[in-house]
Amino acid sequence: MGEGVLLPDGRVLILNGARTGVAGYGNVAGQVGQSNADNPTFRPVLYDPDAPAGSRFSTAGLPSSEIARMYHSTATLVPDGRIMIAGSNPNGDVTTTRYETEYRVEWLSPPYMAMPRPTYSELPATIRYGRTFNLRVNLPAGTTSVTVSLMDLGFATHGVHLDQRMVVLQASLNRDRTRLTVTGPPNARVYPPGPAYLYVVTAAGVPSVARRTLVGTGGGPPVDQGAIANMLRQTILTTAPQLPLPSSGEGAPVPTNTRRPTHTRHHPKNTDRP
Ligand SMILES: [Cu+2]
Repeated sequence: MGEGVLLPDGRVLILNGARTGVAGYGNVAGQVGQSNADNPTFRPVLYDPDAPAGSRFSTAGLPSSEIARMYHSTATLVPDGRIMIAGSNPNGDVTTTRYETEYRVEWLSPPYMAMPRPTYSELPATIRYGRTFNLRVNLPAGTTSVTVSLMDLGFATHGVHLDQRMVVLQASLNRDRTRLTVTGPPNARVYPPGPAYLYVVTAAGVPSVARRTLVGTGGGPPVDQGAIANMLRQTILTTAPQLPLPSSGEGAPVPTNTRRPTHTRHHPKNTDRP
């Protein structure tokens, strides 16, 4: 029930959850409240994929919490680089017994929050696939190289972090280290169209504050008119009780050449289909 939160430099902060118990509740033994999760994990662990095997997990320098963050907990990176932590146990309404309803939010500030940080400006409103763009950067003294992380911060619940993504973009610093030429992701499989946050990260793992942009053109997804036409061909409208309809808003009649309202039914009209 822990969360794995990607940091802008590719390390993963693992936090929240419990050391015993399983996901799911209502039908498990040994419940505490509405879950059988117990023995909360109070101290985060940092996973560094680039460290030597055997020393990739570390708690060094990480603080302990006193708040149990159980099955209904959450954690996320935010644009300024901190990690927001909230939630606790599944509880009906408000509970004051063990693993009580928890309203406190914690903010974890990794060491880079107190270090000199890179800044940048001139992020375009949209980033196009495979196209280059330029950022004006201001780097901490001694910085010789940077990476660029394009991130979807996603959202986490029940130990699942949905939609989280980090793509390291191709980037090169100019000679006086004031401008960065960056290439957008190659295609929509690498980064789907939509919102993204861009962090400039020093070789020492210190990220800038992220700014928000949009990957792609900002246009809607392609529409398959053939599929829509086929669905309508395979659909007939059946007679339903004539109920009064609102004249506007949700449920109002929609201008169409099939006037009959309400229930539709899939109709396997073609006998050559199952
Ligand atoms: Cu739940």
